[in-house]
Parts: sequence; structure tokens; C-alpha cells
Amino acid sequence: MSSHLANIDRKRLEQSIDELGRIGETPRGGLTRLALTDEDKRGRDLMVRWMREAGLRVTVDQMGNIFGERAGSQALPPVMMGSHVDSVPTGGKYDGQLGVLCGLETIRALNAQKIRTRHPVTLAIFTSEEGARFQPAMIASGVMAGKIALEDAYNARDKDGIRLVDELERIGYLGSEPCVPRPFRAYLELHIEQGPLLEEAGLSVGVVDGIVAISWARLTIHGVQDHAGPTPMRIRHDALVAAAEVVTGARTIATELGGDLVTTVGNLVVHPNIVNAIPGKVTMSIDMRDPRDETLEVARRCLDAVVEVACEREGVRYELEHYWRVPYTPFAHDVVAAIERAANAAGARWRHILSGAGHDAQYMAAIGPAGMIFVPSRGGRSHCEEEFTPMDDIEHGAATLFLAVLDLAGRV
Ligand code: HGY
Ligand code: MN
Ligand code: MN
Repeated sequence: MSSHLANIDRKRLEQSIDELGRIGETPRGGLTRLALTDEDKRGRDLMVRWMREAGLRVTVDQMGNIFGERAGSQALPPVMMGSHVDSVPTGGKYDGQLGVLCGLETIRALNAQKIRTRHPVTLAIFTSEEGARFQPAMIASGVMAGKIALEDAYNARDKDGIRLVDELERIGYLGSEPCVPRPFRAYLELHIEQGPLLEEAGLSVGVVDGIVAISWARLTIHGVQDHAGPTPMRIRHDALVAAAEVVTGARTIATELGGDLVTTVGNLVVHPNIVNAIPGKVTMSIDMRDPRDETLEVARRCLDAVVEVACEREGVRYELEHYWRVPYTPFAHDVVAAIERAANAAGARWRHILSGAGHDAQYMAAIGPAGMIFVPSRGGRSHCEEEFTPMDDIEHGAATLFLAVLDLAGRV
């Protein structure tokens, strides 16, 4: 084992992963801990307790973002480590959670070795990163980066019409600290790759160069609800038939534009959604991503055309709203270089890599120097109960994070 791996207490880290992962655990060993639910509150409360036990000064801001600060020898902008503890439904226990717990392990290891740093070191937990309950994704780091208005975030509603701000208050995490850009020396986020590349190459660390551009759209199609029996085919206006054409059309956009473009229809709601009624209304989501902003703009225009043709053909009305867009986000060269040095010092086998998933680091990069450290996902799987990362790789990732923090915060 390389000496630098000794910085990390593998057993302690593994126990923390298991204990936090039990809050919202699904019967198949995955995780359902949606933002601002009672499970999210229990996970937050456990993290706050651990942060306080590690001697951090804990504050909560207007979006429920939690910050634990470890003082530096000088009052300088902190080196910040962060991620999220909310999950998607039937997700995994590594997405987000691993970055927060490897950050906590870094703090615990600094304490154990009585290391003082020049810059303070802060651990951040961002609210509702997944966008699974309240949209869009990364909403709280988006507010902090000044890209999403606080009021808009507060008024985001879940599928039951419950407002984000009311849930923040209900679980006791409606903080008073302003949710505004705060200076930091660097922002570091350790995260699972959620793709197959590191595992295929037998590597344990990814030095992330940037994150793809992301576009989310919502489509509402208004058909004519009618009886499935007596209504002749020639007079039907079936919202689901038009929607089905859009689903396959979204796939065709990706295959025809090619490259690294990905398109996904993940959410589709049919009304009235019964056997013997022609669907009168369908709402659906369209997620599109590409490393190149200009390709994503072309894909958006292709989607507009696909929707128009499909609805024209079926004689139905529609509203198509492109409501969320994040640009391709490159990470700061000096932070990427520090992560490279740390991965080498940790004895990790690593490569440069691009993130196909969005992260809070994407918004943090808009307000300061940011970077990410990836660890492999078994089978490339994520946002599913099969999500898993071996402890050997986690240990290399955590050691890389620890050493990158030391590099950037400066050891006294
Ligand atoms: O959507 C994403 O890429 C992230 O998982 N929120
Ligand atoms: Mn995540
Ligand atoms: Mn995720």
C-alpha cells in the first residue's frame, strides 16, 4: 500500500458510507432519499452531527446548503469540498454521498494527523442536486452561483404541488446565511464516474477536465380524450401517438447528429392513463447533452421540428418549453493540475476524463476555480440500485482528494 493511502482510514470511511447509506435504503440495497424528505432530513442531521464531532463550524444558508468550516492559519478563502446527499428514486448509495463522505474523511484525517492548513477547509452539502423531486437539477448550487433566482427556487414544486421552500422549513433547514457567491481558493468534488471508462481501463481515478452542456425541455401535448371503443380511427387525435413519435424522434436526433450527443425521454405522464380512453394529454421530459454547446443548439432545433411534425400529423396542440440550460463547463487548469499531482502521489492509476453527468461543480466553476475527481462505477451503472464502487478505488479517490486539498490549502 502506498504511504499516502495511509492518510485515509479505510475502515472509518467504509463505516460512514454504510451508515449514511442505510438512511433511505431500498429492499434491494439501493437508495431512495429524495430532496427535503424525512429521509433527507435524517441524512442531513447525521452529517451535521459528524461535522460537529470533527470540530467544524456548521452553518446553513437560505437554500439549505450546509457548510462545515475547519479554520486555517490565515483568514483566506477556503478550499471547499462538496457534493450532495439527495438521491434519485431507487438510486444508489454512492452518487453524491461518496463525495461528501470522502470530504468528511479528509477533515477527519487532517484532524488525526494534527495538520494545520493555511487556507481554511470547508465541507459543503448542496441541497437537491438531483432534480428528481424539485427541478431543475443542481438548483441550490445554481442559486449560489447566481444562475437561478432564489424566489424561483423557493417556488419550485414537486409532483404533489409542494413548494421547495415549505419543505426546507418543514425539515428545519431553511437557513439564514445568504445563498450567494462566496470566495473560495478551489472547489473540489469527488464523485462516481457513472459511466464505464475507468473500470474498462482498470483505473481507479479520473481527473475530470470538464462537464458536458445540458438542456432540459418539457413537452405537453393536448389531444382529444375519447372512448377507446366507438371512436373510429379516422377521427382520433391521440396525444400518446404524437408523444411516441417524439420519443423515437429524440433517439433519431442523437443517432443522426452522432458524436457524443445523448438524448433521453425519462419522464412521461399519460392522462387519463386507463385502458379504455384515448389519451387526451401527455407531458414528457427531454434531456439532451453534448460536450459542444453548438451541437446542443442544433439538437434543440431538431427537437422543435420533430415535435411540430409529430403533432401536426396527429392534429394535436402542444407546448414545448426549453426550461434549463447549462453550458459546457471546463475546469480550472491549476485545480486539474493539483488533482493530477495528488493522484500520482496517492499511487493511483488515472486518466483525464469528461463528465457526462451534471454536478454542483458545474455551477461552482462559474464562480471560482473548480475541479472533480472520479472513481469508477461497476459496469458503468448509476441512478440505479446496482450502483457500486469498490473500496480499493474509493480509497485511492479519497487519498487523491486529501492530497489535492493539502496541495491547494497549503500545509503550515
Ligand atoms: O442530471 C444529472 O446529470 C445529475 O445526476 N443531477
Ligand atoms: Mn451526483
Ligand atoms: Mn445523480
